[in-house]
Amino acid sequence: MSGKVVLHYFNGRGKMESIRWLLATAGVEFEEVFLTKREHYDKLLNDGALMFQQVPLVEIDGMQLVQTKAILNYIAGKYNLYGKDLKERALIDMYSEGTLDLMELILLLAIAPPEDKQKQLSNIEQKAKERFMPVFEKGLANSDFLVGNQLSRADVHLLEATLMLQELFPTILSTFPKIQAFQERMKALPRISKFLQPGSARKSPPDENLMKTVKEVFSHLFK
Ligand code: GSN
Repeated sequence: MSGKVVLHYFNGRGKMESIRWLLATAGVEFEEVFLTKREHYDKLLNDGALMFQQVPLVEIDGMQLVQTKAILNYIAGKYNLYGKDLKERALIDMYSEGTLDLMELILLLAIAPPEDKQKQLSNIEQKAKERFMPVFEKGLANSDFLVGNQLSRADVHLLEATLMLQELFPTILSTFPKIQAFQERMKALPRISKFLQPGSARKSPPDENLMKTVKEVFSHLFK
């Protein structure tokens, strides 16, 4: 195994996108190996690379890491995006889990039956406005960062989540001025600004092609 950081996943957002965001924010260069055929997944299985037969898989520092949250925790810990002490870390985890819950709802839209889509969209909009965004607006009331006085993974996840939300509901932040200002500050950070440029490793929302590939690679799940 070389010293490079290598991501194994689909050429789409899914569970890997927050990992890409965190690595990009930390200024870590990485390579991506995309699963496009069933054989790619079988090879990872046969090589014993997937502890639970699941991706995301990230090769980093001589390890083969799986489980999205373990991967995010490792990157955050290594690159100083995890607060200054255990108490800050607990708060960062709480905010992070909230953003991940919200992003999970959005991810699930891609596999929703067409007749359920509108209902799921309304649910996401309502939860975003009434449950999630008010928490972050309050968290940013007196500080540029959600936790303490430095950037953490919670801030990075919040930026990703709010950009995903705006793709679905363009005006959703209009009643959340602190989050709007936060977004502008975050987008101006050089590494994040670079990640937001076309041609970066950032992925587009899921489309039919991606879903076709997922079904082919995970044929065992779609029998
Ligand atoms: O968060 C995690 O990494 C794990 N708790 C779940 C990972 C997971 O569900 N991976 C899926 C593909 S990404 N989609 O949501 C997976 O590899 N499924 C293959 C299977 O046989 O379950």
